[in-house]
Amino acid sequence: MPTLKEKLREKIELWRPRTQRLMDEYGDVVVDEVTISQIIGGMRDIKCLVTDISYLDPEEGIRYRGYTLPEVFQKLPKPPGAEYPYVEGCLYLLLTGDIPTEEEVAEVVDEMSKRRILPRYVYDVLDAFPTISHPMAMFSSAILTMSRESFFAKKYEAGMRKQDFWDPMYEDSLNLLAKLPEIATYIYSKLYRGGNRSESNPFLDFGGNFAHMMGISKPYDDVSRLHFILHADHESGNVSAHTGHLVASSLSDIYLSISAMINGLAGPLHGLANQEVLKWLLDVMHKMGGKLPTEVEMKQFVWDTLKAGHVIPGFGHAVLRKTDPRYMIQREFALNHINDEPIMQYVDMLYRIVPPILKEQGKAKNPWPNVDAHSGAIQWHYGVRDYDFYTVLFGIGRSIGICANLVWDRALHYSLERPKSLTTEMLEKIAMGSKL
Ligand code: NMX
Ligand code: MLT
Repeated sequence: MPTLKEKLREKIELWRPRTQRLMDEYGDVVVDEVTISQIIGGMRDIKCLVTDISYLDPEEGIRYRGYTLPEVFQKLPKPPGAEYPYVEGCLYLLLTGDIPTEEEVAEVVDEMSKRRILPRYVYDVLDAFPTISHPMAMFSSAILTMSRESFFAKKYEAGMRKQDFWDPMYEDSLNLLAKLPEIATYIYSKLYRGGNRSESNPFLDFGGNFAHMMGISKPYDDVSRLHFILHADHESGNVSAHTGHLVASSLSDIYLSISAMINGLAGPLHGLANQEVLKWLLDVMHKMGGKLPTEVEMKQFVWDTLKAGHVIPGFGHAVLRKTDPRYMIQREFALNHINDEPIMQYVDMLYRIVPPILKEQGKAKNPWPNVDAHSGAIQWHYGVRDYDFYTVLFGIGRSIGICANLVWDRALHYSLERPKSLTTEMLEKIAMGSKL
């Protein structure tokens, strides 16, 4: 059986001529036009990135390597007795495009387990943070600190052929991903559990070991597998993926690139929205004195938020134009496992009342819930109630997809990213019909 790395090498060699041919023979073919509102409005919808790891259709949602998320959950091998698949299998799929066999996943589980030990200095860096720090700042810094471990940086300095760039990037990626559960649970125990935590168990898979280190019993191992797989990738244009790609395009190593993408994920319009959702719900609970609001009362809370000029966290999307399938998958899990959780009544009520209100307000192009509207409620149920930790969980998942992308970026020699900027005066001239 070929190892993951051997399989990847084979795939890369087969793929390279396709990219080369597009560049050599079709490099001048026009793909898209750009309007002034796209330039000022956050480059929305401009087709200017390429990835084969995942594709987001506005109506259907994300596909990983051509598979919808329900297909991914159904096809990937699962640990014995588990409801959700190995996270390691998802990494295999994203990297190679193939659904791994049980044996192939076992090899990756073993590889990751061997690489999970964190250098001592990372704990020292985390211990130096004040305990009022945001966990995302700590998570990003811990990853950044490990840049000195990068094989890519060392080999680049020593002189390496461009064809081989992907190889140390792959090694760095596996080394980093294997350590993320340890970093995250250390932060969690330090900030919220007085430093108490279980040591890592090398015989458990990624999701199982994460739950074990969090000290939360079954089915939190499955909750973790579900969460990390669900958040792994969302094509290339979202802030975290794009940041990772941009930073890596200057040949920065994986640690520099993933730390940077984590910083993008930490913004309230992106990953931090899952923390904002819980904060918003708890605020409503507080105002209601713990009593469930009626629909009329809840509608008033939503309108009050909008009238104060704030967004309703967890709703809307830059690309999707339907309810996020990641929301529906979490909803299905919640209906099956935690339906008696009081916070679910709030989430459920918002699911019904927010979209019509956003439609009535008439601003949001997509009034439907996104992934972040649900994830916190599940964590809350299983005892993870320190909601500023939620984006770290998102960050673990997202690192898997971005590492897969960055390995392929190196394999296909994607260039330094450097779009052109214009001045406002230039745009005004273009608007009046002049050429630059
Ligand atoms: N609540 C209130 N207003 C909204 C919302 C919302 N949930 N979503 C969009 N709008 C507003 C938006 O602020 C903008 O207003 P203005 O013209 O005054 O600037 C207007 O509707 C048009 O925005 P869109 O083009 O629909 O959305 P855009 O692509 O700019 O932004 C989001 C997408 C996701 C940033 C936006 O929908 C939002 O702020 N949602 C709430 C935050 C959130 O849930 N983010 C997580 C997204 C998923 N993730 O994990 O990253
Ligand atoms: C994501 O998962 O990255 C978010 O849904 C945001 C996006 O795709 O723009």
